[in-house]
Amino acid sequence: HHVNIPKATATFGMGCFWGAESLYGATRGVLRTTVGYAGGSSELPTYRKLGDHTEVLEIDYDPTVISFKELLDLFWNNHEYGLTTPIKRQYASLILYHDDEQKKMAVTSKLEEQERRAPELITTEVAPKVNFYAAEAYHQKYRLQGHKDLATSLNLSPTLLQSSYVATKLNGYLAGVGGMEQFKSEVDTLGLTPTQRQYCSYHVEQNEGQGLYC
Ligand code: MHO
Repeated sequence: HHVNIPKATATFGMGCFWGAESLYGATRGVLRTTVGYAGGSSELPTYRKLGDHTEVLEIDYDPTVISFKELLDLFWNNHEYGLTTPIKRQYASLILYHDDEQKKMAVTSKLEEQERRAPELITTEVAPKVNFYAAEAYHQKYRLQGHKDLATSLNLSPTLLQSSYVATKLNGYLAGVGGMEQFKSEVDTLGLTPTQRQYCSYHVEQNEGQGLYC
């Protein structure tokens, strides 16, 4: 049902991709999220054989609802990217831009962030998005899949685990992102059965603001 909605894509590495997927999933204007591997050059990475790739999140968003700048603000405010603790390549801080405008904004925001954090050096890398390899199905919408009966009732095929709008939203809300008020304001658009809706409401309320973990 998103055929006529304008769409742009952003790709970020910000540590364990489970947390990033929940963070952005519940964010207004985000249409779809997929976790995967990018930023390296080795062929066909997998979770067990990452090579020089990094865990990243690919975000499809409606730029008339949320700007790339707002996505960048969420990026800087929700992960570790300083030199104080060395970060292994798997969890590197990355902004993989999709066009010149994203590149400009990413470079500028990194400079601003570096000024704020000085004298500490930040490790974030800004590079073009070249390849993106979707991660294994069990990594997609990880927090939603933790609710086994609910996930089963949603009939999420491996393809839908990457592309479903409903799965994207629930994976965020169930992790406590967005909160009850916002959930209530959009639950009618999700097409849930009464049982699914009641189950989700309970857990959204329980988990609201619990913080992301991996
Ligand atoms: N603590 C988790 C991290 C998974 S993540 C997708 C684990 O070791 O399984 O990197």
